[in-house]
Amino acid sequence: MIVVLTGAGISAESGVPTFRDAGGLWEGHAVADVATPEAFAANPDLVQSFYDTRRRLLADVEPNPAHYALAQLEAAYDDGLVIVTQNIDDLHERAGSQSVVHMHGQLRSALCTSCGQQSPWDGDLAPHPPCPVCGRHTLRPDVVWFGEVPYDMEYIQHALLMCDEFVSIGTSGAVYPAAGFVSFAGATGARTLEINLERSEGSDNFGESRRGPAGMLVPEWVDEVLARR
Ligand code: BV8
Repeated sequence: MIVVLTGAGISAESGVPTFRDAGGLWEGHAVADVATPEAFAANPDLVQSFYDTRRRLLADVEPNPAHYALAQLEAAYDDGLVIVTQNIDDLHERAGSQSVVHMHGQLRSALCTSCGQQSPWDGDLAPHPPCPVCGRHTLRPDVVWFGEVPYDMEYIQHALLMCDEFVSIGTSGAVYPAAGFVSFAGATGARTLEINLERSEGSDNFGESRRGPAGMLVPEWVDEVLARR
């Protein structure tokens, strides 16, 4: 079984700005000002519009060959592949991937802080629309902020225990618990491969590192995997 972890780097060639390449700023905002519960409590309209902007930008981007290659692998491997993404965009799904674990949530989902329900969402949240389930005007972006618990951690940890191969694509290895997955998988004897444009904070933890753009290296890796079946 293969576990693939993707980060912002897999969407870079699609035109989605990465966090690191922007020098730690997103759309000109510091993380602490827009990606923490405290920021949301202090300045909800700024945080809502930050995510409304990123949600709208989804309409201007397309999946790239790396997303399509992973969808092709998933189709050939059916339940032998688990894709975990740190990204909140929908490019894996738009490339055809059927079951992607969004451990940091998704832009195209809204979370109600009253009833706790998640609802598919494409519009803006800044105008305080009602929750489709309980009707209260208490929707927030369904993303995992710093200091919040990522989604599906039990499922992810089980997959990491079971996998023979762990492949990390396009992540700087700076954010936990995702950055610790390679050590978790490696400890159980899994092969570990990093595909990234440059050295990352976690590079030393991988058995193999390939440097270059995901749009080129991921289709090559998928072809290798399919050829050895
Ligand atoms: C938690 C959603 C407890 C929102 C995001 C001190 C030490 C260690 C840890 C901590 C600490 N203090 C606090 C923590 C924990 C904290 C953390 O890790 N902080 C860091 C900053 C130190 N983590 C948390 O709070 C997490 N929660 O720990 O809860 C817990 C733990 C386990 C079990 C139960 C409870 C929650 C973190 C989630 C934060 N939310 N996103 C939003 O998106 O707006 S994180 C966000 O930033 C992204 O989702 C992503 O994860 C991260 C950015 O990282 P990357 O994806 O790696 O992107 P980046 O730009 O950094 O790198 C891109 C890479 O791609 C680069 O290396 C580049 O070279 C490469 N690249 C570029 N172009 C290409 C390319 N590669 C290939 N091809 C290309 N073309």
